[in-house]
Amino acid sequence: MPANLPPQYYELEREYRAERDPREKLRLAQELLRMMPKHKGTDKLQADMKSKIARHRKEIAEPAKSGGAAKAAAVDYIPREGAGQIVLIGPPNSGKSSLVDSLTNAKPLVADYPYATREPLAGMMTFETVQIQLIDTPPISDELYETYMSNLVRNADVVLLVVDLADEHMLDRVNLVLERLEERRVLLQPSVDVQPDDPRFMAKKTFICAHKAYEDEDGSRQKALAERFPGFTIVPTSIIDDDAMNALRRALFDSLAIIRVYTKHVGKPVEKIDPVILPIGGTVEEAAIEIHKDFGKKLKFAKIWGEGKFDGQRVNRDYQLTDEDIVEFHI
Ligand SMILES: Nc1nc2c(ncn2[C@@H]2O[C@H](COP(=O)(O)OP(=O)(O)OP(=O)(O)O)[C@@H](O)[C@H]2O)c(=O)[nH]1
Ligand SMILES: [Mg+2]
Repeated sequence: MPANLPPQYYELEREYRAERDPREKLRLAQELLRMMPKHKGTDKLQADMKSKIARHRKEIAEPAKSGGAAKAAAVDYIPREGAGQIVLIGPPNSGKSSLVDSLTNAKPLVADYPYATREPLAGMMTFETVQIQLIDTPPISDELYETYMSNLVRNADVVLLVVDLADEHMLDRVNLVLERLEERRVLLQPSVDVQPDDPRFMAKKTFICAHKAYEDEDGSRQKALAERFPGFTIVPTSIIDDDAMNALRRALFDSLAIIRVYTKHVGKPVEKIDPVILPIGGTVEEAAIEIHKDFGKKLKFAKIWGEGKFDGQRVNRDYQLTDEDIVEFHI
């Protein structure tokens, strides 16, 4: 029986064979499997692709066994910690390390010369009751593109593009960052509700920080940035402005599109610490499963407290929660 594979399949398969990076290979293999028509004629191809996927997963989990890959894996993949992972990228000297230094517990090198940062560095930022992981990275320019940058960006939940308003060439420099990522098939976009038709490309949710905002006295650079990036969230920041830095913390949290749900025991007061993290639209049942798998099954109903609700309102398992709701499970 003929396999009847679409022409794009062959194109993507060529990409897949040429790719050397195990993470990207895994992504392409998953995409190939998804594209494959599912019928008798492709049974063997499907099985082969599934075993390749399993092999790539193993390679990623055990990088040491694949020899030289071990060192690369250390910088090219940073395991997610906390409620979400946000990678800061941008041209040289734009202030990426200063932001990570000011927002997190990490202590990156901040310097008044470009190309100061040599390797990615992760730190944890506290936002009210949650921790968010921020990653500082080396700059992207016409002179430098660390090959692992594509994977760091692909694996992150969100990208924060740091633009330097003190730099008269900021637009050229930031355009270059986008171009260099696009060459590696990563597209920075304000939202990723729709992924590109071409499966070789990946869109990454991005927002922009108009940094060193005080250096842009007449606001003309921020205006030019907004014109260049319509639809993107642009947050003006400066390391010396606490209000602006707090607004950035909030914007980083909002960009993750998550909600915090606090749980309480019957008859006990709520402690607003260590919330359950769910995607926006998350339900009572999903919150229960996060606490314990069995909880999801046993759940009869829940009582909730929160903005716009009656205190102790009784709801079913499919009720959609909102940020900072308090839930009491009844099983
Ligand atoms: N005026 C002003 N300068 C800042 C601000 N934030 C950082 N800087 C300065 O900008 C310079 C570069 O800061 P870094 O944080 O090292 O920049 P970077 O983007 O990490 O640079 P690379 O690692 O080389 O890519 C330093 O001299 C900082 O003191 C700010 O808000 N306003
Ligand atoms: Mg730096």
